[in-house]
Amino acid sequence: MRLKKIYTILFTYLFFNLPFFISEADAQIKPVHLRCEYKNTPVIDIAEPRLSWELVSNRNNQTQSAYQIIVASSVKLLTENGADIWNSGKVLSNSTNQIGFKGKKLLSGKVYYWKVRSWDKSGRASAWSKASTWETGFLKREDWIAKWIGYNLDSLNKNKTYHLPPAPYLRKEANVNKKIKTARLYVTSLGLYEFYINGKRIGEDFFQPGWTDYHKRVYYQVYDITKNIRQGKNAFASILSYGWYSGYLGYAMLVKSPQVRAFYGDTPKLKAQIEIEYAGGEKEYIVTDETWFANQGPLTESDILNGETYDARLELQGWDKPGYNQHGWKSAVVYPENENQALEIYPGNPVRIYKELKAKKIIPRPNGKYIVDFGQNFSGIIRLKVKGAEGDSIILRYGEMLHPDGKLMTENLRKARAADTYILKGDMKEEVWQPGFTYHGFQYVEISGLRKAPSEETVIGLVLSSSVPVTGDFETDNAMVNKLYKNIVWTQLSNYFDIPTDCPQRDERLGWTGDAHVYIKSAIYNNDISAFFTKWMTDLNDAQLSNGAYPSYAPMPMKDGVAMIRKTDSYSPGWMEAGIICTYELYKAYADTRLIEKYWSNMLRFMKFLETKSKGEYIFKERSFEDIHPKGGYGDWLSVGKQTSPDLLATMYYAYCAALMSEMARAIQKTEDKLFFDKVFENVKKKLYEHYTDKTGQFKVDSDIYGNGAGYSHYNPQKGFGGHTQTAYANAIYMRLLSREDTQKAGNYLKELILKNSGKLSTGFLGVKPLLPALSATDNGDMAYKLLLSTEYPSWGFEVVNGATTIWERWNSYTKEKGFENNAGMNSFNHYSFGAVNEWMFGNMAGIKNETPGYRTFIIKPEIPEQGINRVRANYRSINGNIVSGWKKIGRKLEMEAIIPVNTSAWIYIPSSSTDKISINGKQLKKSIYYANTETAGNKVKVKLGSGSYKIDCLLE
Ligand code: RAM
Repeated sequence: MRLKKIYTILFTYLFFNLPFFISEADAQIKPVHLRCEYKNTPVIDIAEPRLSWELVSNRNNQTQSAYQIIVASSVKLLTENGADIWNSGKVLSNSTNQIGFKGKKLLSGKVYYWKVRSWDKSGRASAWSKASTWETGFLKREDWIAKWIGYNLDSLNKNKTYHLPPAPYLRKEANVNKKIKTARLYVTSLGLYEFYINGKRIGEDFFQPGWTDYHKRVYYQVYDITKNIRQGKNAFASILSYGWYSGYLGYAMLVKSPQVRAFYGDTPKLKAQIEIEYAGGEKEYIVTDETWFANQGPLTESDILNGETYDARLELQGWDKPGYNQHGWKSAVVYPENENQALEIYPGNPVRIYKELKAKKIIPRPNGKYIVDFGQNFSGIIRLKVKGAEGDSIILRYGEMLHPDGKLMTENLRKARAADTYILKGDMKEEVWQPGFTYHGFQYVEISGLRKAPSEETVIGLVLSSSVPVTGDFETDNAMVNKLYKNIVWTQLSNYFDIPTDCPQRDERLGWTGDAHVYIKSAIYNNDISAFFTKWMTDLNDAQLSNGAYPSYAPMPMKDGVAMIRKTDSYSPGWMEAGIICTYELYKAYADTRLIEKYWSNMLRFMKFLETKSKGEYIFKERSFEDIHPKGGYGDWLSVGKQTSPDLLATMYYAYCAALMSEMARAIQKTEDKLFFDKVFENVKKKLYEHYTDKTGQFKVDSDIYGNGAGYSHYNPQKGFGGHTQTAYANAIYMRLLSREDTQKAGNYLKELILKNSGKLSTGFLGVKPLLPALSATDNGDMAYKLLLSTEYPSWGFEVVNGATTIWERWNSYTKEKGFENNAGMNSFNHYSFGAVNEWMFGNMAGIKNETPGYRTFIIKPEIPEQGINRVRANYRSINGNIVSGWKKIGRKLEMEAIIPVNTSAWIYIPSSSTDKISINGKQLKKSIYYANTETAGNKVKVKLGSGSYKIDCLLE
């Protein structure tokens, strides 16, 4: 009886799965992880969306020889013969990503179903992948019938220090009489919004629709609300906040700008369009217009930098539900359209709750206050749960650090109030509140106004971040380095917040361009930032200055060509190159040529700006940037030691940008441009060499021309400038600006300078990224490891051993001798620029280095130090699949691990010079027998391996 049952199960299983097994056995690859425009099942508004997939296989050495994509308007039609939108046919190609859709013209508001199959290297077809979808938003402006509505409360709540008007509440009820098939909400705001249907908040996104140059574009979101709408009466409701549109921005208060808020407009506005398709096919539209009602409610203050106040006594019971008594509400005001303002779908990853944190410690303070310590610095908000009497006020203040006496440190928040207040309604039950339109950078919250000591439940930390998918992980046998890696990840989480911000806590939080490009390659290892940066590249190009320079931060609100936050803000060498460097790094990581094409003319304008600024001489001599503020630009920002001439750095960046432009020109087949930039590169290199080096290949500048440096880089005045610095050599080597011989000399100078500096680094923002890579490139990898492992000031390790949980803005954000000396000026404890060492950790310690765009071919070349670290393992999920590199040293024995994704290949460098000491997956490496491509490279052997998992053993030299 039992046997019979087993047979029946086996038979049924085989019957249904046999075709699958047969095709699986036929082809050795399988397409998985289907994405459209970098996302799983997104809503898009692009005419030719790009499709990508990954391939998996249980055999080594597999590639794709062809693919076929089919697209249909329903799942039913998604068959080879039924596909009514696109059938690519069999395309002989090994591409698995960035494949542009070439089917029938896409229509607005439709769901498209697609799948793909791949042929393996022997020409056997795989089974079809699982079906995926994309949906279209509005592809034509006329699709929008909703109007901008709002309620101007700007005259309220002005006090001496802050002007924080209450949040507008908007609502409308509408009848839905028939059976619903589907329903969508298309929604956006100028300012920030939360949208509710029948009392339920729609979506889980925060800070939508994001920060853009609102004069040029505003993004919208699309939500499937089929399940939220019911037959009968429905209530549609929204709370607006001031956000980046009309709230406080940047350091305007700090620099005493006449305008400190409302840079784009003083009234937040909402635009929402609900489209219902009935079962019978007819459509119904409910849109924002003059029939909506407005009021103010319990959210009496709401600002990103300054915080929120919520007076629960003013709650409008049931305002977001049907049947509410609207007595006292006013008609919402309709605002005119701005035809120049594009309405587009949010291309990034929305800010969401990443994680909830519980209190690590609750510390009682004088006067009935408490400090909750979350044990981790992060960006986010709290959820408060309290019980008390009506009118009790709970005040929450946020800080990254405590003073030695236990007091909350808030000086480094500068003018950002960064405080929230909750006023209780005195409910018998617990009252629960969390802010929706502010965020803070903090580890500690000080609470006052509680009637009894808080418990773990009283405040929960809600970590907020742009929801970028995780792609990397990094681990070693060294606890300090592991902690450093975690700190880098937390800093990225905290600052990839709709835009790449410099810091999350103080009155700044701007998209500083220098920080963004210095760190972008490091970020790429940790997270898939393709969509996040697609968004910011728009912000950056929208903010390109009229002279062609990219600005110092983006978005940058401007009026008549002048920055509104601080009128002296414009551009700076070392910052303005972000438009070239970021586009290039995104191309290298994701094989994205569309971004290059889209911004090619902007990039050409920037290169023209450099040409004009250098008077066609291909060099920026000393004092070339005297006309900007601070003079010369920001230079090697926050370096410690001799300052590098900003003009020398500007010249290096000029050459580097020309080289990147040449490579990008080739990628988009602009041959003439490529040749042009090759020449520019050669010319700038030559001039750099002639003007800025002496006969021994040492960098020099005419320091006298700068005098004592007064007026130059604001935070490091009076020190003068030189060329013989760590930062200069590190950049020249990293950017490949020197001959082979001079590169080695530069490496020697770099090493010498570090030794002279008691074996310590002295680099700032512009020197930190290339420092360790440059050491490694010139055979000074041992020195790079020493710098990484140091725990003495200034070093990454110094931060870790002093309790850091994120990366600090300054090497001396805190020192034992001087404490937090820079606090009131500029001292963030959550700033990613110095985290740019991550690029070396993945690229050199683990040795994962990109070769061709998208990691189609790459290198695994780990650097094994003599001491300090005996084990490293890193993985990086590239657009072509997951890459792993690991190694473990046991005495002189080295065990390496490598995973190479299907359809890619890698050169693996094995640190042993003779093949008879090397085995791969248990077999001794024999040249030309097992692996055709084996070469010796110095004291290493390099083997080219196809896809698969490999264990490599060798004896170290
Ligand atoms: C400060 C921050 C930021 C930097 C600018 C120049 O505001 O340190 O990171 O880019 O200065």
